[in-house]
Amino acid sequence: MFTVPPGGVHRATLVCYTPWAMSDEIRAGFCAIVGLPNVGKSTLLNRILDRHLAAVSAKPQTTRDRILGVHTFELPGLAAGSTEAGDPSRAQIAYVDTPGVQDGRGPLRRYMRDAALAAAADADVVLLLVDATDRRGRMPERLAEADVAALGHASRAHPIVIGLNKVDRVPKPELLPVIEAWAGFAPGVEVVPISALTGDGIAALERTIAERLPLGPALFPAEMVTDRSPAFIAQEIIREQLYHQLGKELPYACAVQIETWTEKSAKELAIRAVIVVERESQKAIVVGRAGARIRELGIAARQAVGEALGKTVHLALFVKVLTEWSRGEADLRRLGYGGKGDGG
Ligand SMILES: Nc1nc2c(ncn2[C@@H]2O[C@H](COP(=O)(O)OP(=O)(O)OP(=O)(O)O)[C@@H](O)[C@H]2O)c(=O)[nH]1
Ligand SMILES: [Mg+2]
Repeated sequence: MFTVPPGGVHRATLVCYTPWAMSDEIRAGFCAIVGLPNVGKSTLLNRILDRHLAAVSAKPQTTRDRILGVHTFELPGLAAGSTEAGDPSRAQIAYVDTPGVQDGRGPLRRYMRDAALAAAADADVVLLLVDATDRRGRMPERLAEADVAALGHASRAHPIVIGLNKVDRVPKPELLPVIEAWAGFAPGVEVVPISALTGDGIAALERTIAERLPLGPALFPAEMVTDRSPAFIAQEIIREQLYHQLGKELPYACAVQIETWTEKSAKELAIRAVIVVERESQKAIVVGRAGARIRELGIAARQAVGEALGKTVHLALFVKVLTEWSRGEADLRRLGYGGKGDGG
């Protein structure tokens, strides 16, 4: 079982944490997926891993923390940078999904921003994801603006690949000037149009990333997918369902805490989870009239968590008010937004 060293997973700590390191040289390394909020970073991670690992929603700033997702795959004929050992025929990309970068007040937003920038700083390759449907956000000039300048800066510090996402919704002629504009963003940059939703372009994207990774032993066992615990994944999926069900009514400062986790059998799991909000009025919104909304939420979340974990799930959901939790460092840590890259 892989355990996360204090401070999260980094290449430096992995040196002494990989007794399984293989002698075969492959393309292996960390790729931070960064970008503005809502560009499709978590959708892409889930698509690549073919599983529901990260929370996805139409609301910006869904992801709050770094999430590691490891993809080990065959890569025939990768000639670039070949060594005496011959061309590596496999690659292992350790993706790190990050919160969308945007200026914002308060310790929670600061925590999110720091998590994203730290992931970019630690990466071997940065995948800067751009939303091709966002007329302002899709142009490189956006990254020169003060609120996101740090994102552009952090991205340029490493080999960079630009993923131009959501191309399923943009006519090709409209994309050409956007691709051209990004081509000059940094030396050696490659722009790959993709759709995280349909899967279009993703094989090409992974190859482009792999070509930029160092040659060396695998960093993780081939079967490993994430460092996050099933409880962390469940908590994220419950929060995602909350975003889906409440839409615009959703209070920004809501969090989910798993209180108890009981494996009834190999296929059956009982979870007791608490939705934490900041005010009584928010609690009333989440609970709904005569408890109708939280009942609906419970049904949807139970199904989604069950599918993600491959188990039958019994889910008991409660709502708790923790006044101004998102403003206090101690409460933030209690809800998991504390030490960098917690293992969940
Ligand atoms: N049409 C289309 N929609 C997409 C695509 N990728 C993501 N989306 C949608 O974009 C929205 C945001 O997706 P997320 O994956 O949550 O985006 P994110 O970048 O992780 O967002 P934050 O975590 O909030 O920064 C969701 O409604 C997705 O369904 C795509 O390729 N095409
Ligand atoms: Mg996300």
